[in-house]
Amino acid sequence: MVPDGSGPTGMPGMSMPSTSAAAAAPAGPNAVTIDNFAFGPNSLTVKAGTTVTWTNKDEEPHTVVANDGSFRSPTLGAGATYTFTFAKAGSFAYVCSIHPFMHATVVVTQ
Ligand SMILES: [Cu+2]
Repeated sequence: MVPDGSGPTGMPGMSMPSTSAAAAAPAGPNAVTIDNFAFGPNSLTVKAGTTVTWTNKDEEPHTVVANDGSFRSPTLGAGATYTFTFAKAGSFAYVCSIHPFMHATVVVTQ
């Protein structure tokens, strides 16, 4: 647990070898944007095991709360993101608990 910076196992301390991917990916197939009091896309289909990222592009706070309780984000301020990994197949309807008229669905396939 002591990061002495001279680890013999692979990771060279300070440098990040892969600068691609992950960080600032634009809205992709596994992403939902919250914009103008709406989730987009309204219905997102992903495979089981996929991590979905929600990004709040509004200046209002929003949440992402599954109707069946399987996931629940904290309040997302402007620009905040929330991720959830869908392990099981199914159809997951969710709402913004602050604005219940905002609702959408993630469909998870095997
Ligand atoms: Cu909201």
